[in-house]
Amino acid sequence: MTARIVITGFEPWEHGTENPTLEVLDRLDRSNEVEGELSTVRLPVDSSRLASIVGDTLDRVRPDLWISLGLAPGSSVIAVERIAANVLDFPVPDNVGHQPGGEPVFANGPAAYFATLPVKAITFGLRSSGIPTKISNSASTYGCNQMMYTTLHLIARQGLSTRAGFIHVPASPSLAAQQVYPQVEMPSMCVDLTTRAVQKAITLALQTKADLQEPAFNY
Ligand code: PCA
Repeated sequence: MTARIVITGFEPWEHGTENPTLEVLDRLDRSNEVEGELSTVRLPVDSSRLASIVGDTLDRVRPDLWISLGLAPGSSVIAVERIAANVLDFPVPDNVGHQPGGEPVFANGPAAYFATLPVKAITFGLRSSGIPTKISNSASTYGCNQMMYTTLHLIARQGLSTRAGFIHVPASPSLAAQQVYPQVEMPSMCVDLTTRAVQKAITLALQTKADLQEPAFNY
């Protein structure tokens, strides 16, 4: 049976002009390399809208696999997120001015969820194909963590078998080239490589039933 796959990306935020995750979605849509039925979703950086978009997408697609993408400015590697925390503590407002200061994502939700993706198989698989990748143990307390927590919570609450998680990606070279003091040396990864990483992550997630038990190589 063909796997149903959802990949999401975010619009720019905090005066950013680009978010490479949208470019990755465009490239995935244009290529035929994803082995499955692909649905891409472009998300607003609006804290109040994420839950309804995730809920509607789960109802509409009933996906087998869900990978959300976000930009982590300053990161130089692909970061496969392990944990989503039940906290909204925004260092900058979202795009419509919400700036929660420590409230939960869902009032009665557990403190955290682990990604249900095979995070080690994805991380080791990407590294062995030459793509710098790490496991990240915090998806921050901003919109991306909210997105990851919301997705895992709604999947758990509805008893779905969808496997889900989050991948943070570095800035694109064109975004890095727009930076001014003091961030002018922002690390970047070309969008071709970022897209290849996401394609490989999808394949590894579909192929891997039980995750690897290799010890970590980073904290
Ligand atoms: N990155 C932000 C939100 C949107 C995005 O692409 C984050 O890391 O929370």
